[in-house]
Amino acid sequence: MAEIELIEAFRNAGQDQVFRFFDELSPAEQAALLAEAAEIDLAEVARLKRELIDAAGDGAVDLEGLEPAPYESRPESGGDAAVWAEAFKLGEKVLRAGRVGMFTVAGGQGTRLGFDGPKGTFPITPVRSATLFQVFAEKIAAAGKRYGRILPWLIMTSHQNHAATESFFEENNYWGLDPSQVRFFRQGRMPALDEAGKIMLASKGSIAMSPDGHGGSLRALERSGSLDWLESLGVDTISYFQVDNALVRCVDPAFIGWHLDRQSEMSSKMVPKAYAGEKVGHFCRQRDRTVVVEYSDLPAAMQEETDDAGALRFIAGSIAIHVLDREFVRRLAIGGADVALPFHLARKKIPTIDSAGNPVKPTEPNGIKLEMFVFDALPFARNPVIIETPRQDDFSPVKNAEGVDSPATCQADLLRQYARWANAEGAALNLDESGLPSVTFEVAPSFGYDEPSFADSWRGRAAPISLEDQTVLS
Ligand code: UD2
Repeated sequence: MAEIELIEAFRNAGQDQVFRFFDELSPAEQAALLAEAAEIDLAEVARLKRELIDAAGDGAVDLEGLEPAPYESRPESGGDAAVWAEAFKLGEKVLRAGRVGMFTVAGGQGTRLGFDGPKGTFPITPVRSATLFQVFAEKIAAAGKRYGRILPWLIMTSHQNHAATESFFEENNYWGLDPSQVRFFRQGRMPALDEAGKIMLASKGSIAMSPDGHGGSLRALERSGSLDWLESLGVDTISYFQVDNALVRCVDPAFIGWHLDRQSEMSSKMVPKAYAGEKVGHFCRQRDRTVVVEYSDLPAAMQEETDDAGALRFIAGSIAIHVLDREFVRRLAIGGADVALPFHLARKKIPTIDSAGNPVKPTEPNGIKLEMFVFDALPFARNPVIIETPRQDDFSPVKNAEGVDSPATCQADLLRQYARWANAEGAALNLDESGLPSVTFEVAPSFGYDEPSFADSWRGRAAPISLEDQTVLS
């Protein structure tokens, strides 16, 4: 759109404040502001103002008819071992056929972690201090070797961390992956709005823009050409995980098998919640659809409800691991009145300028950020399936600098996992009552990225393996 038309469109939409200081800007600043403005879908902003701000109710989430969602239990907790074995076989078959691609959402800021840089560049493993990205890269490489395929890997970044993410991969030679198998793309952004629905400026020459949430990954996959890229490679199944989860099984044949066997368009993993108020989403059914209700939206009384056996009723915690059908993503990305992810609104302190152009550092929330959540795609999916996964082998996020979900808890979880695998092969390590070994060692994914691959490598070593402090198995 030509410059004049763009400015005109903003004026017609009642958003002329965006260009209030335009004449004071240098040509380069003007160009930058116009480029930001061009990212904004004014019709969408107008709709969100109408639906989320003007017509806002009391903000309460619709809880009518909410029931716990059914899920497939692991064999260890009562599921049918033969069906799980079939799922595993099917998953391995499609991995060998090259139909699966990996996808990491890595656009968030490590604000809570207090880490200045892309979260994936955070060092996490106990001996090598390998970063989150390195761990995933090595798992993907190892699985690729196992299945005789180069597994494509998509990484969604944000505007803020895109360049730093790409250069980190380059500096580390992609940890041995072929660069052509890795594709980075930026997620979309949304402008912050004030209570009157006006787009806020961060400075005279820039709009207060922020990432559109991990749900924005669906349209970013489409817009960036990544879905076409996957299609050109023959990939129709996408394994989705978050950058903050060091334990995640990036490549999980059983999960992929369940998804395909059920002809599901979007599948999810659950862990039984550790306690009633654990900060994860809850898988529920409502009006014949699967939905996720965030911990902040489910009343405490419901979070604490128990069944006749005394177990939590809403037990299925969402850990943000999914398998998605490529064409389902495309359908949602293209959208339409009846297939579109909703936006969630969060009132935040947004640095801005006043009408005279002076900077304002708010001490109270002064604006609204808009985000989409990927799990809101579930209600649109055909045959969504939820499977149970062992927390100890799939979920240990790094969110906070200290305390729960911190580098310390994650590192301990990694050590417990290595020790479990080793002891299952007869290593006879001393463990404390939480399963933590007395020696600090590390299993590189090239040696074992899951229990079967670890067992293969262990048994394949001619000499007995001794696990000392600081040993790295690779
Ligand atoms: C999310 C889930 C929660 C649970 C938990 C598991 C939501 C609202 N809640 O909590 O139910 O599953 O994860 O760890 O999702 N990201 C982007 N772009 C964005 C925003 C986030 O890529 O615009 C990525 C981010 O890099 C991270 C992931 O999404 O990998 C999760 O984001 P978060 O840390 O904000 O999610 P959290 O901890 O609130």
